[in-house]
Amino acid sequence: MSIRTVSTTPFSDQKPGTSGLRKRVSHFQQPNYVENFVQSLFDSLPGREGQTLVIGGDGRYFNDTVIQIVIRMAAANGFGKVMVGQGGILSTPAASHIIRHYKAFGGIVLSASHNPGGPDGDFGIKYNASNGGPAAEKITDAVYARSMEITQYKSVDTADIDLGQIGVHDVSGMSVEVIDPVADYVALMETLFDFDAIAAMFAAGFTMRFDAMHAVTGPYAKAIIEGRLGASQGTVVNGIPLPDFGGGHPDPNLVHAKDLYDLMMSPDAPDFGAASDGDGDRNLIIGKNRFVTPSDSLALLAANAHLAPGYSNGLAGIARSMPTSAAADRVAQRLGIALYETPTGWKFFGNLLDAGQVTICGEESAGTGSDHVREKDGLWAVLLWLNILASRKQGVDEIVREHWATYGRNYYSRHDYEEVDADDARALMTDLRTKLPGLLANGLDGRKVILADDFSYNDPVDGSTATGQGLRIGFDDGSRIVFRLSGTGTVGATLRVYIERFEPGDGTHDRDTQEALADLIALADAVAEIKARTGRDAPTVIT
Ligand code: G16
Repeated sequence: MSIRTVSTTPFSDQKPGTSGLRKRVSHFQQPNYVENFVQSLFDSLPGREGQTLVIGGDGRYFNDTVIQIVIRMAAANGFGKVMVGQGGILSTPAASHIIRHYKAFGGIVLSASHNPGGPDGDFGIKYNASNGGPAAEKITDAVYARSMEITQYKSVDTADIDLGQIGVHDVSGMSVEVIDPVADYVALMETLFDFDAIAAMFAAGFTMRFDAMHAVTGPYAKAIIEGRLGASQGTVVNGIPLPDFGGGHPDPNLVHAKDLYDLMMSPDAPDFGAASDGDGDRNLIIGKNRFVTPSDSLALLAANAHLAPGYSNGLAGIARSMPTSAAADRVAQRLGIALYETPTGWKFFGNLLDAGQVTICGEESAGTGSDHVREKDGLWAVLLWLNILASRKQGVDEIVREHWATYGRNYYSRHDYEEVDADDARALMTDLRTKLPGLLANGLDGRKVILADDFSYNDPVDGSTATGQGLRIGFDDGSRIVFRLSGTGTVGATLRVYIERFEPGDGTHDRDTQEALADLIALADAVAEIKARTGRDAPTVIT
């Protein structure tokens, strides 16, 4: 094998964000940009020689080019074997499962998740470790440090591998196995859920729509929902992954999955509606006339998980990201299990899951998952919901209302201000941070403030600390406002404002969310001077 060593110079902007390195496609297309990052990653992975690397992606534009680059570089950097999904496809949760199932050294997932694709869209590279989970900060920090001093990368000269057919190839002495991207994942889901009960529900006339948004979940959803569970053909819509996601924005929220939302609010609504994102780790759950917020969905899934065979022994604990509502906290309290509050980013759940301290995790950003993999898992959430519906023989709306009557309702909304000037956004956060001690001492607009801090997290498993994870202002009635800058945007900065208010079990649960939160929304703007500093009259996206 002849290894080619190529000279290069560092890029200064290869710091991974909340979930890997995400930039515009054109940015990744700069000469050596991909190679530098991949070499920096490999250089930060001691012990990789002879090991297995999993590679997959969400099928977005540029995936095919980068997969071939990574295969060549893996061969030159001493990996023994690469497992790659047919067509270059692996959903993020499926990649996590493949890494774990085949005891791989790690995996590279090529995705910018819910961000738009195509030549003018976004691209991303993420590394997952041998536990199947997103690399911990100590690895991403090392990759960034390496990227700042890199002088060369290694590759081999070889023709492109045919990813269209399942089979085994040799690349300069390294084995490349093109695998079925769906089969192992389907087998895993079958161990967790009562497929017979769900199939019986469909056979009895239950209807649903699953919108795969022309992203990676299509083949998985078709195989399971239509194939194994017997839902009628056409239940899965937009089921073929396209490099540009059909021109859409594969983010399963009420803005970008509006067609699904409108259908579910109409007289023609099926019994259940769901969607997933670009790389298949997010989910949207909507019943007839009932949108379920991701925070509520986490709480509901945790409260009902024991109805699915994979969770019949109960949960070890629940974890949620800090900005996620406290709805799950009330479930944990009632179940008598621990609730962990972590920073935003699925990587922070990894240690808790590995240590067996939590079974179910979730985030307000439409992510829920469990210890079956080390990523959030969109289809898993949909299947757990279906299992619960089949078991309880009730509709989504009825189940949600019963939940609120039992636990109370956390009215919750997130307001995003996208692509604001990065300096303005940083200044807003810095100035707000300096106001926090005053709020704690004097309250805000006549309200008593019981919490005002910049969230930091001490990992109970490995003792590591993450600081600067979001500004929290908590009031004595359980209401809360949180401010964060997104770590996944690719242009300017995205300011996220998370607003929450608790209404007890015997309170009023059917108010419009924005109306129920109106006073807190106004307070958020006033205290952070959002309109004045961003020049925006309204958020770009409200979820
Ligand atoms: C990623 C992370 C999630 C995080 C989300 C939003 O999701 O895996 O843990 O909640 O980004 O992060 P931010 O608020 O920093 O934009 P995904 O689906 O984009 O991989």
